[in-house]
Amino acid sequence: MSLAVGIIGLPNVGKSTIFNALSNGKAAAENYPFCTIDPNHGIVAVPDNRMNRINAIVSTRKIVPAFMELVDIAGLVKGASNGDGLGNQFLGHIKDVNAVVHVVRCFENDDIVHVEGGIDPQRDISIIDTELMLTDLSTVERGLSRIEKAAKSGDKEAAAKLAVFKKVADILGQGIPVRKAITDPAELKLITELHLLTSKPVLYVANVDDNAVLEDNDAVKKVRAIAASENAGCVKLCGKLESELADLGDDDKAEFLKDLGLDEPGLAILTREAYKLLGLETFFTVGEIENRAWTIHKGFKAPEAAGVIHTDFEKGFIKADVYTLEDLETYKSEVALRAAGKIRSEGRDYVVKDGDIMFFKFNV
Ligand SMILES: Nc1nc2c(ncn2[C@@H]2O[C@H](COP(=O)(O)OP(=O)(O)O)[C@@H](O)[C@H]2O)c(=O)[nH]1
Ligand SMILES: [Mg+2]
Repeated sequence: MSLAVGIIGLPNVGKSTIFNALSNGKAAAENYPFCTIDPNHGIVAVPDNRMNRINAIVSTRKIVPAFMELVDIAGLVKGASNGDGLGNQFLGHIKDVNAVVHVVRCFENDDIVHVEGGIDPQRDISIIDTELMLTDLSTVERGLSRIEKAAKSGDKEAAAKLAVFKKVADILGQGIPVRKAITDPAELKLITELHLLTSKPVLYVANVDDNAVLEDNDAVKKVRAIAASENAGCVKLCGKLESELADLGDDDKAEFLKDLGLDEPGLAILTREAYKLLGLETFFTVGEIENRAWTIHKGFKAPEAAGVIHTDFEKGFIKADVYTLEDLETYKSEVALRAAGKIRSEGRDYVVKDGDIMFFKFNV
């Protein structure tokens, strides 16, 4: 499933620190052979406690988590949409991702230049949003001039598109990102071809200093309020601490986290939230050879899920044996689950549920 999340924000807010900590993290490096595709693309393992619960019951030779692709997009500056600071190129990279993580600087440090002078989440977020909106505006204007003629000559689809494109141009003209105003699936479908930057789902990251890891500072409160106002998620973390944590082995990590008063690294939360933002879910396969998490789109039916493992599984799909983690924890083995009638047999129309444990039967 090649779905990617892009990390965006102003320069010097901690994007690369977070990216490096995520893509160089020990878990990812051990389990994925191509951890870094190129310097700005990384693959990260998605931490999932359900996998630990499965591994505690079913001993296996190999454990494979779910993965997600991450892109470190260079910092955007005011004027990027006019090409300032290689702006057009960086904005182009955002076109290629499916969701964005917007990092906002919430830490003071006189040694690290803040391009706009000082900490101000509201201003920083609106600078980025403005550049994205200006880019979208020129995209939609080009789209309008492309289809106007066809719409006038009676092409129904072009006419429908024209109406939505005009609406989008109007919304952007008012300074509103598309994600806040266009939510109707039919309308969204008509604008897919434009790959609008402000139509992508956003998750905010408030990057703080180690002194604000437990208690929110004023800047974090502002980011949270902005996120809440647009129904977006917000994760607070300290990039610097996270990169130190990522370099530690499991035992040291647990101790460090305890000292900090945290249950888990902020990056673990960030990765899980980003995975959800992409509309991704997980099913598991378990056995002696490997316990593995597989990534599907929310709403996948059983044969599509089988196809994630192998196209032959999808083509020759017969049925899926499915059980839940809770039942596995109760009955401890597949034999016991079967004896208790806890393994369901599901057909082609079964919609896979997040967390299902599955075994596929197929014809070759
Ligand atoms: N104090 C503090 N410094 C940080 C934090 N995250 C990143 N930095 C520092 O800020 C500087 C810029 O970080 P970088 O990740 O390169 O920013 P980018 O331009 O957004 O990619 C580096 O010197 C980092 O060490 C943080 O959480 N706290
Ligand atoms: Mg950077």
